[in-house]
Amino acid sequence: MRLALCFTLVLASIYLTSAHYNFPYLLVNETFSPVFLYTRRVSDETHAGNGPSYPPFHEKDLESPDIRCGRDATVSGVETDVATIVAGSKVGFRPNFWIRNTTGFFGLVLHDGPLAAYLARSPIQTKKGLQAWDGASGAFFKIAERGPTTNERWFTDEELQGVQFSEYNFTVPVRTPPGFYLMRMDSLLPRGGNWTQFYAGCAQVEIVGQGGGSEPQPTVNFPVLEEMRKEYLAKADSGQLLGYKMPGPSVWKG
Ligand SMILES: [Cu+2]
Repeated sequence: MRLALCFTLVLASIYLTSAHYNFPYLLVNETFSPVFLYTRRVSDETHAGNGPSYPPFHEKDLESPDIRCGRDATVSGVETDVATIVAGSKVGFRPNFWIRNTTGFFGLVLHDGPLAAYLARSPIQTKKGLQAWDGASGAFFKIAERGPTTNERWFTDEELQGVQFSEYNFTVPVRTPPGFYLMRMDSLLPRGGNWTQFYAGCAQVEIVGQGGGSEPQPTVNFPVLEEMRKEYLAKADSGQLLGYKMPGPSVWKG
């Protein structure tokens, strides 16, 4: 694997030994929570050098329930707390490896590729019900996505100066029906076929607010359906990034 393709360094002096990630930190209004407090723990943590690393998913994993929230995260919800989020808030996820100190910013930048966030309503609308839910047949609806900036670049130099792309922030639609949800983020490195890398993680949230939006749709289930595989496995070619079709459903706006 060519590391230069696998991650982007913010500063040339950064030394990273970990270039694969999960999303253990939930952000609410740019304040982040302790590791795996509100996000479901995944089972594949390894340690190489400076910090934890998590192997990416590849093509075969699109058929696994693990593609929903991370490896073995179908069952780790019982030990995960539930964050209360006011609809309309800015929320987000941050990957495992990042350090910020007084001399500047050191961190793992998300891989060059699409970012997306989903919600799926727990069939049992209690804290315990959400914690016990494996997410199966969860009707996931997309609430945010982030595509390329130009035909050549996913993120701009300006965006890479700082924390922006060591985290992904988005807004929970203000009219989201109140309730208990899995909130899922995914990140792709779209190199095509089995060279593509997938990352996914979920937080457990209770959304409070006015509600009143339209029925959330379109919805999809994870693992990825056969008819969606092609778009998930598409290669994004430099020079033609704006022609890349964002995988998954369109964004529900509320
Ligand atoms: Cu990687």
